[in-house]
Amino acid sequence: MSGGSYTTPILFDVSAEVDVGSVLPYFCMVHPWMIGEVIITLDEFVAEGNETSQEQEQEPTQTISSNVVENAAGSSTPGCEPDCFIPATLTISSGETVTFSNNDSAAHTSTAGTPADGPSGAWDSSLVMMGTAYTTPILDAGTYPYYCMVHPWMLGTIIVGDGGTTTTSQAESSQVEDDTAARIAAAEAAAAAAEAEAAAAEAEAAARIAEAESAARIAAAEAAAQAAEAASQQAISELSVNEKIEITMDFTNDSEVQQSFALIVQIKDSTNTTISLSHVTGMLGAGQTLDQVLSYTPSESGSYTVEKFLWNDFSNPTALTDEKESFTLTVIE
Ligand SMILES: [Cu+2]
Repeated sequence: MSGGSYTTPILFDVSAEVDVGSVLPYFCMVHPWMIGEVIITLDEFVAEGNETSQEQEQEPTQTISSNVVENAAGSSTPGCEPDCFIPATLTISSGETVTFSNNDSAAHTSTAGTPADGPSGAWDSSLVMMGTAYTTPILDAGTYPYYCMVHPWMLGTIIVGDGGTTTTSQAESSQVEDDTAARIAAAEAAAAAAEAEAAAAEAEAAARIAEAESAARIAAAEAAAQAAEAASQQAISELSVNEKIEITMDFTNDSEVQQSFALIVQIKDSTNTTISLSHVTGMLGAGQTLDQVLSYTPSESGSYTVEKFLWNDFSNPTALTDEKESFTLTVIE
């Protein structure tokens, strides 16, 4: 039944004429694909005589069952080092097995090899679920580092026999542990860096949003300023007789050569008659900006149109600016 066990009778019996080296196949009658072999070896039999041989035979079976390694409780998170497997180092006799018993609350593997170099192939439990166990094949003499593939900080060593035939030297093994610690540290550092990067990205995104918002505000402010300027032009469009109005013109010579210019301000009355035409002419050097103000003082009330032109030359009305600017001026008593 589940959880139970069965022990065979003593298998070697001289009287049955079974020789050392004999192979005894067996199988499960319920599940015939479950097959196995028992090999009779000289190690387990000293042929002194019928009686002694029978007495000595049971010992090895009991030795094997004591090689148990447990997964430390909570070893699925770092911090159990160096005792994530208990015991972390186990010495067994040549030809024995080790049973890994998982009484932790997480699934683990016991995989011969190292996290740095991967599985050595000596054994691999694959996932051992909670409350279950895995037993290695019979192990030859040697030193076997092993680890949990899920939790690479879980490291252990099985030493078989005197450990003379090492699969990995002790120095290498501790080197591997150092490597693993370094890898875990690197992984943790990488995680921290990723987190910092994410935070930075978030901050940058916030900064961009703030930038976009401030750009939008600047645009809005500029629009407001333009509106205010327009409004101020509207405002100055209403003034009193004998009150001076200043009409400004800005122009930058973007060309690489000196540029002649003629700034003309033309004011017409409501009958579209020009009542004032003033101008400023001059030369503007490459890159220079003209910031010219022309003033006008109305002597009569009425509605006027003010037009500004910037020409190449007063006698040659080639417009230096694409648009002529104009506004309506209302003069009150
Ligand atoms: Cu594990």
